[in-house]
Amino acid sequence: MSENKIEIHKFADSDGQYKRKPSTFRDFISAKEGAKFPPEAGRYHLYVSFACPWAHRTLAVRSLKGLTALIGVSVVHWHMDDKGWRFPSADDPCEGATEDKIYGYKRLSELYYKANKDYNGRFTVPVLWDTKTQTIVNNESSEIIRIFNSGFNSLLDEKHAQIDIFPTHLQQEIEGLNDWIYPTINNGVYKTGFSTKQEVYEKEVTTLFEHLDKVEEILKKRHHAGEHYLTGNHLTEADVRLYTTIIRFDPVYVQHFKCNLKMIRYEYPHLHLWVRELYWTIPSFKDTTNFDHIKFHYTKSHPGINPHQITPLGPIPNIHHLDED
Ligand SMILES: N[C@@H](CCC(=O)N[C@@H](CS)C(=O)NCC(=O)O)C(=O)O
Repeated sequence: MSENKIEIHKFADSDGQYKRKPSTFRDFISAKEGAKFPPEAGRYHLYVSFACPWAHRTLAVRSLKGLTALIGVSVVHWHMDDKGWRFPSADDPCEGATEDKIYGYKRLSELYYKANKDYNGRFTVPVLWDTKTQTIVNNESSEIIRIFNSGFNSLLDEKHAQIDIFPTHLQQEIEGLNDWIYPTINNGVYKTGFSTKQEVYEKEVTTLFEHLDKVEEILKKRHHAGEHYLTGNHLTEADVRLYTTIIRFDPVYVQHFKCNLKMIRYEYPHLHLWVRELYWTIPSFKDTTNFDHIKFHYTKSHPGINPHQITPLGPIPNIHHLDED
């Protein structure tokens, strides 16, 4: 336990590089005969932070797939301290957060110890919890969104069952995008912001912007062809995964993580159009985006980066309207 406590604010290794640890609970929900975790309405519960881009993926897909009535959600306080995430309370309120709706726990760590009393990893969100066997099904967002995409289809109406953000004919292309967008952009902003050596920072920030330039080129071609998304006119998990990073980019990553070679709104017209179309035209994106939690979390939870916890007022607005370039 003490190891976790010590680790929480120590982001980079001694070489100055930030290395994200792999998630440890990796089960799936399946309708197959004898499956440990079969789809069932009301049985599974999602623990999230509105601030976290990985948890945000799962909230967006839960909404896109019409799973909100089938899978409940508990939302932690935006502030992460040296013991990790906590739930709000009467003397520690937080607008938009909830209590732990299953156990009434004070800390997310209690949930991890409930699943495994010897757990010695980080207490991360998202967590997909099984209320029946009282354990964690999965705590890896890239897998939880695949579970949501197809694992509950047998319980959904035709319209939602048919929504497929990982369709067979696009899987190779999506995996191809994920393979470089995850390390260079989704995790790239963290590697940039958490680096503790000048040369490591410079290398990471350069890589990040090279790959944002690459996405911009892809979206430019799509827009010229009258298409809206990364792989064409079909919204896929590649869009969801990129969205949760890009929506945080100008409001937080530019200043807090020093990702400031360019801004999305001024220097990436195609990424800017793409992110505004998702936010303003598809409610599952706007409704799951909480800019207060996002801004407060980063700026007030990383004393090593921002010791006085001042949250910058800008940029204003957090996102431009569709008709305002
Ligand atoms: N691989 C995980 C990463 C999740 C993750 O790192 N979440 C962060 C919040 S953005 C967290 O909960 N960190 C708590 C900690 O590291 O103590 C996923 O994608 O689900």
